[in-house]
Amino acid sequence: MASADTTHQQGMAADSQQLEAYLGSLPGIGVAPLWESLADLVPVEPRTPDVPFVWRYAEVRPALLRAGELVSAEEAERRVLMLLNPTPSVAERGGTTSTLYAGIQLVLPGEVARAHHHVASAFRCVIEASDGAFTTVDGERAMMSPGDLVLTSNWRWHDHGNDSDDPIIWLDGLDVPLVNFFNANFFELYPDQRQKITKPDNFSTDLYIHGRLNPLSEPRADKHSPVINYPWRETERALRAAIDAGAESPVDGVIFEYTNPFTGGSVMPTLSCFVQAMRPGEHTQARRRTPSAVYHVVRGSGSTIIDGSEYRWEEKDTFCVPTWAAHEHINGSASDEAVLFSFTNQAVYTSLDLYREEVIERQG
Ligand code: GTQ
Repeated sequence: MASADTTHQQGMAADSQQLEAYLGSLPGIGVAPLWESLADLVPVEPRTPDVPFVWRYAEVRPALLRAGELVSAEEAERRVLMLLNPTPSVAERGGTTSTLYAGIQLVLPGEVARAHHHVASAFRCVIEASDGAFTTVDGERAMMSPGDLVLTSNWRWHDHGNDSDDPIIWLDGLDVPLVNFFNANFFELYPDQRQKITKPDNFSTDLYIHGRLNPLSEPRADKHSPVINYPWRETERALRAAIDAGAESPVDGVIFEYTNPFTGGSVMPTLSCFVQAMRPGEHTQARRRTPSAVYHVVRGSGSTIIDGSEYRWEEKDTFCVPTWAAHEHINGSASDEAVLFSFTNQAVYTSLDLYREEVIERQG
């Protein structure tokens, strides 16, 4: 028996030496054994390097205004502080999450952020503005007020201007990490600082805002919404109407998706934008879903419990929720409503059949 055992052990040693030599030879021919990586490549549940984080407006705003003193809009091209995920591999790619980019942009009175376009799609959710600040998109000036959602879709020329006496500050949302993952980004400057204005101010807002009437003068736009500015005054009206009517979704309470009037689908193929209102003291259901999300606090204060930890937020803060993280929102005020704007790549996940969502038990 003893001798058989020894033989067996020698056999094992010989086998493991052979296996080691074999594995060592593989990189040289450009291959690797799947059996050592299978559980990483095909995880039981989605994994993500992203971690939750709250970017505090009380900290970001002064830093952004300081950038206004140190760096001109001309030097910067776009004067933006990127909201980077704490995970270095995500931050290196400009990621707020693995697939979403967010930043806070400042345009000072009299400045021009010159006209350019890129394949990456963007939107602006206005945080601070006075009359006279605008973004021009494909010949249309969209005047910007707090709470407005302004789209600058794939390859649309856009420049930003500020003819008011106050700084304008907004949240930028872009699909940059996703577009760059596909190695599909292009960028080009417009020949002049500002593009030519060819349409009346707020043309697309005035044309489409009625929602159930699409102008037959305009080409049908299936992929990107033709609306440049979704003004806050209309958003607020819709939220109010839904609150008064008691129209609540099972998970999020009163929530709307911003849509393309031609399709009823997402405003852009890569970015889905939402706005929700939470009644005083409201505590939403808990959920997890495959797309990561970035939330911006339009109004109010409260907290979000993400995978068991509570993240507090105040008005104008921005926070992220990673892929498949359990999350539930709490309006911390007993007297005031809270309003959250959010964006995800939901339309991408849905079109690729990757969207999954689960309502789960609350943790708080
Ligand atoms: O305003 O065009 O935050 O091109 C990042 C890239 C803003 C913009 C960003 C951009 C812009």
